[in-house]
Order: sequence, then structure tokens, then C-alpha cells
Amino acid sequence: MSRMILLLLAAVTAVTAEETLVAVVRLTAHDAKTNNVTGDLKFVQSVPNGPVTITGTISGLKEGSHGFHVHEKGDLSDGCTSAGAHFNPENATHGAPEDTVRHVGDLGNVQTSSQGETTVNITDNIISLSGPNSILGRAVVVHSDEDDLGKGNSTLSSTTGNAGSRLACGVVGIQKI
Ligand SMILES: *[C@@H]1O[C@H](CO)[C@@H](O)[C@H](O)[C@H]1NC(C)=O
Ligand SMILES: *[C@@H]1O[C@H](CO)[C@@H](O)[C@H](O)[C@H]1NC(C)=O
Ligand SMILES: *[C@@H]1O[C@H](CO)[C@@H](O)[C@H](O)[C@H]1NC(C)=O
Ligand SMILES: *[C@@H]1O[C@H](CO)[C@@H](O)[C@H](O)[C@H]1NC(C)=O
Ligand SMILES: [Cu+2]
Ligand SMILES: [Zn+2]
Repeated sequence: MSRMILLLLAAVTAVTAEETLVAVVRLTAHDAKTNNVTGDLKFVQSVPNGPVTITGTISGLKEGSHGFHVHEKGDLSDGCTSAGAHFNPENATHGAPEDTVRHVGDLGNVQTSSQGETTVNITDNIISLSGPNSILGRAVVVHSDEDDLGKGNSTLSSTTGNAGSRLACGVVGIQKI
């Protein structure tokens, strides 16, 4: 009887472990000569196609808001430039994370304190670690300026949120759990 329960528990644990997807990103500076922005992020999706929680820290940013996106390509051969545009499989307009019309990669901004600390703790319902909205193999980019979430006056507002230059980036990779 107790052996049966143990087997059942083992099976349940195995299924739970299989369903949770985990990815990691190591952000490195686009140009180490001009900035020292680095970071480590973890992406966890515990239910298939459910919300993805992004946690981690970034260092080297100036105080304030910084645009934070998933870009289309994981190609960093030309630094963050070769990562392409925001990941946008549905050809939508740039928006805020909470907007219904947004790029899949639109994660809004991260906030840096006056001490230069950036703590990331975002839960997003659109990005995924599997399926058509999967961000695996694509790049996370952090920008010099605030993303206006598509609501600014700049002509760049509807495509990039006018978030300025690409300070650091890293490829979303699968992590063994
Ligand atoms: C990067 O950090 C190092 C060590 O803290 C510092 O010496 C260097 O000036 C920094 N580089 C830039 C571009 O800020
Ligand atoms: C994407 O949308 C833009 C404008 O909303 C349109 O001009 C363009 O043709 C669309 N591209 C594709 C591939 O659907
Ligand atoms: C992220 O925020 C949630 C809800 O505010 C909190 O429960 C959780 O502990 C935070 N995680 C980290 C790593 O800070
Ligand atoms: C956009 O322009 C209008 C009119 O010039 C101004 O009142 C508003 O503050 C501007 N909005 C932003 C986000 O810059
Ligand atoms: Cu970006
Ligand atoms: Zn966007």
C-alpha cells in the first residue's frame, strides 16, 4: 500500500517537473567600451502556455525606466543590433505589456533605483517558452531610455516605444531543471 502511494507521488512529481519550463538569459553589454550593463534573468512557466515569470537583476543602468523587450533574433554577431526588431509574430503595433494590441516581445520597462539597482520581477501572459509565442532562441534587450509604451509623440513610438539605444542583450536559453 505505502509502496503504491510512493509510486503515485513519484509519478505526480515527474509530471509537474515536465510541465515547468525554465529559461535563463545572461545580459552582456552591447559595447563594453561605453557601458557596463550586465544582468542575469530567469524565466519560469509552470503551466503550459500559462504566465511566464521573469526574475533577476541588472547592473550598470542609470536611475529611471529602461525599455525591456524580447527581440526577434538570437543573433548577437553584431552585438544587440543583429537581434532585429521586437518579436512580433502577429505584425501588431508596439504597446504596453497590458495592452491587447502589442508586440509579443513588449515587456515594458524595468526600473533602476538611485543606487543603480535594477530588480526585475515581471509576470507576463503573452510570451511563452513553447508554441508560436515562444521566446526561446530570441534575445532580451535592455535600452538606454524609457519605453513610451506606444503612447508618445515620437514617430518611433508605434514601433520601438522610442526607448533609445540597445545597452545590453542576451539569448533566451533552455535551462535544465
Ligand atoms: C566599467 O567598470 C569598470 C570597473 O568598475 C570601470 O573601470 C570602467 O570605467 C567601466 N567602463 C565604463 C565604460 O563605464
Ligand atoms: C504589417 O502591418 C503593416 C501596418 O500595420 C502593413 O503595412 C504591413 O503590410 C503588414 N505586413 C504583413 C507581413 O502583414
Ligand atoms: C515577485 O513579486 C511577487 C508578487 O509581488 C512576490 O510574491 C515574489 O516573491 C517576487 N519575487 C522575487 C524573486 O522578488
Ligand atoms: C505630445 O504632444 C502634446 C502636444 O504637443 C503634449 O501636450 C504632450 O505632453 C506630448 N506627450 C508626450 C508623451 O510627450
Ligand atoms: Cu528593445
Ligand atoms: Zn514593441
